[in-house]
Amino acid sequence: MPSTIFKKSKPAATITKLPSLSLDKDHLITDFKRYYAYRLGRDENCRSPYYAYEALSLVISDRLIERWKNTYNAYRDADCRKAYYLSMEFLMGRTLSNAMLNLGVTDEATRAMYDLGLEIEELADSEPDAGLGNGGLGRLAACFIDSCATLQLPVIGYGLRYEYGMFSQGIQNGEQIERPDHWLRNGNVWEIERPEYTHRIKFGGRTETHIDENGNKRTCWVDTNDILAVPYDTPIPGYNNGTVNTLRLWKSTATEEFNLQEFNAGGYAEAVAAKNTAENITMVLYPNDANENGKALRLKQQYLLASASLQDVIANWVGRHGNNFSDFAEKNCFQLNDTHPSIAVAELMRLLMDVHGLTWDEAWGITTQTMAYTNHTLLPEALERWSVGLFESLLPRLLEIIYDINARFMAEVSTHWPGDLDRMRRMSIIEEGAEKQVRMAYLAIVGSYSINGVAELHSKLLQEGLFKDFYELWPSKFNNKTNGVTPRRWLAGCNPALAELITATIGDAWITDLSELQKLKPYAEDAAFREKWLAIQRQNKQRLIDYKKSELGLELSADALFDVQVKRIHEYKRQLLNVLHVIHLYDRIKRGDAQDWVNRCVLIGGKAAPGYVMAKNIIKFINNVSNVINFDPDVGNKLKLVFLPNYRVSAMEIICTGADLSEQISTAGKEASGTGNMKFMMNGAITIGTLDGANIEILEEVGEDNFFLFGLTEDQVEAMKGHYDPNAIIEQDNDLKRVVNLIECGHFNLMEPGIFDDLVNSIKSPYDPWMTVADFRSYVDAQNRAEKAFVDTERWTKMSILNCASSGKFSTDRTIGDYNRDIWKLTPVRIDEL
Ligand code: B1H
Repeated sequence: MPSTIFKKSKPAATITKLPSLSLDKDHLITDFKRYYAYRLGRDENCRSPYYAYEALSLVISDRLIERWKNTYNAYRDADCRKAYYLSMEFLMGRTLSNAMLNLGVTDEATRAMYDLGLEIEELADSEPDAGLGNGGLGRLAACFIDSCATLQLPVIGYGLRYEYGMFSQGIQNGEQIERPDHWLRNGNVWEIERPEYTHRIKFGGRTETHIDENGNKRTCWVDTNDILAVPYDTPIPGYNNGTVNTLRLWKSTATEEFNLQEFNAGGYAEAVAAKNTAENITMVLYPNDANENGKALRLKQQYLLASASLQDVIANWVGRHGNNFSDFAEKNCFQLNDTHPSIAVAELMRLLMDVHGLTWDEAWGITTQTMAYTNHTLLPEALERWSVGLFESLLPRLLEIIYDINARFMAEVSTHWPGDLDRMRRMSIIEEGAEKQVRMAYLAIVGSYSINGVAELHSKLLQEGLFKDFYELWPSKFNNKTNGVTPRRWLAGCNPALAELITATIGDAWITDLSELQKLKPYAEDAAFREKWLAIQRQNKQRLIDYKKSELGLELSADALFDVQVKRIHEYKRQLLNVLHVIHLYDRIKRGDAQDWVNRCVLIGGKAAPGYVMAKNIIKFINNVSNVINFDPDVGNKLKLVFLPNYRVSAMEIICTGADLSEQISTAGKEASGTGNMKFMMNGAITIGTLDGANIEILEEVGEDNFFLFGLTEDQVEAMKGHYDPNAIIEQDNDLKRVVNLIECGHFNLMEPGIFDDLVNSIKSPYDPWMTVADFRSYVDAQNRAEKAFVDTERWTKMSILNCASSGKFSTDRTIGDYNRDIWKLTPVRIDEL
């Protein structure tokens, strides 16, 4: 096959050599007009801002693509070591504003659109969110690839191109309804399909062993039902540095011959149906954030991601080095974003042995020097296990390899702890029982050279608890990498007014070195600066009010304390504790105990997994309580409770800038890290929180005076197990008793008897693992301290400034720097700016 379609007489680059595109306003306008009129076929009669968004996106995309090509060439020429971030989720949100920010073209583009009579915010707002993730884990992946590009690290993101992202949430009669999110309906101007890098993925069939020409045993996986994985690439620009990295997402499609067989047998409809089965694999994102669901389709998704990505990397390798894999581990590493892609451990073994002829020992050496695993949760119900039966029918060859890995691993365990059969049973990748299960986390641990948690406490608990046996065997594999968020999207982009004030005060180095924000600390004492800070916070609160006004049908006042909890709805995150406090405030108003009152708006938002009944009940409860409170004339402006529907990335960009108080109130030891907490802090909100996840590190950075701490510690939670007595706690606390009575007597569900019984029973149960009631009193006390601080505007503003100024640690630039220093060991590749 010729390597290029171009004639030898001309160098192949001739056709792709173009003058670089200008970033100035007039050129943007010219290109915009051309796209708008000729590519999109629209004119001045078109009323939808969507097409103007598309036209501007095409203009920006062109400018990314030329840098993309440069980056690609630079990586190729440097022949550098690369890392691959394998993740079932990349929760990217919107692209346009971020791309303009990182390209440094926001001002010119804004003026260009203005000259054309367009408002750039309106265009940007018509972009659908790429909601290819559930929450923190998926958004972390998106922040990571932004930081990798900004740090000029050769990292490629590999994921799945779901046709339907995270469902869109509606509220009807106070209940969550799920609507499909067909985010690709109007196409996606940011992606490029690359069918030339398609890979074949096998499912089903059986295995055969035979002796190859060199007399070696070789296993073949035959009679399979194959599908194709087609890549779609999205450019990921670094901040002002010429680097544009790649996010490669796989879409499943049918193979041609599979269809043909059916077609020739006269089964036209069957052939098309088979195509559907193949295309179904990447049809929809599973909307579970903390619960495994054991569905075969999910395992197919995971295998598709692992296999296609590994084949892609290996094909690239073989293109350069042939079948010589001796340096492969030196040049490549794979970071597994939780256990979801951990089948990659077995798949890499398969590809190296069955396809490329390496021995077990060679393949295992490579695998265990290239795989690294990040754990994101301690919740037992979220730990993935797949039944051996399902594995056997779907991925028989992979199951064989897993059994072989386990046999060798068990031998190692018994050498280390001779005769300790119980330990072998505990550590086995295969869990024995009525139905044998493959423990995916253990597969990841055994196959990886690095295992990390996502905050100090979480990593410690992994070592002392969940993975204790493994930690004893391989202590040096374990490490911590505290999460972060990208300051480009989560401060510079979402809060332009604050960003401008910060830059005017300390310069703009903070955008790529967030520790620079420290320099704001002295300004907390500067009255003039505080005044500006406060004015911006107020303006952002107003922006939040306006954003939600039409949907909510009620007007909030920016004078009130904005108390915000947005995150997935889960019992361990304790939205219920928040509502218990709201009801307590309501009760105080109703009983006339409202002297020195501080007006408060409590905003709660988040999606419940569609199958999580209790979480859906919590949403209904919030809405019912809100209906009672918000329309009670005795309450008036003193208290509002609002449920924010359809919480998502683009909503958070507004919400996190308009919050005073950030609710991070999970049961200690349950939230692995949290990242919403960091976004709020960065934008000057003050945390009310437990000693859990990254809250602990936030507290460490900002100090106890600037954080409202409450609740049991993780040790205390553990110690209380077995003698937790919520009914005694309720009995002894008159405020709490009144709150529980109000709920039990049906005050919030007069026309819907009994609907909150389960909810009340759950918090009154001595087996309530989240110990909601145990923290009620200290939570109320912390809320009181928050109110006292809030009415002292000067003090509050100081706290707000100090929170922002202390948030430097929580940049993903720091996190990725840590990953790179300890795990990836990549060298940055400078790219010449155009
Ligand atoms: C986190 C998940 C998660 N932990 C299963 N685990 C999923 C588990 O689709 N699934 O099956 C999806 C997601 N997500 C979150 O990760 C933690 O709860 C947060 O505390 C943490 O900040 C975040 C990023 O590390």
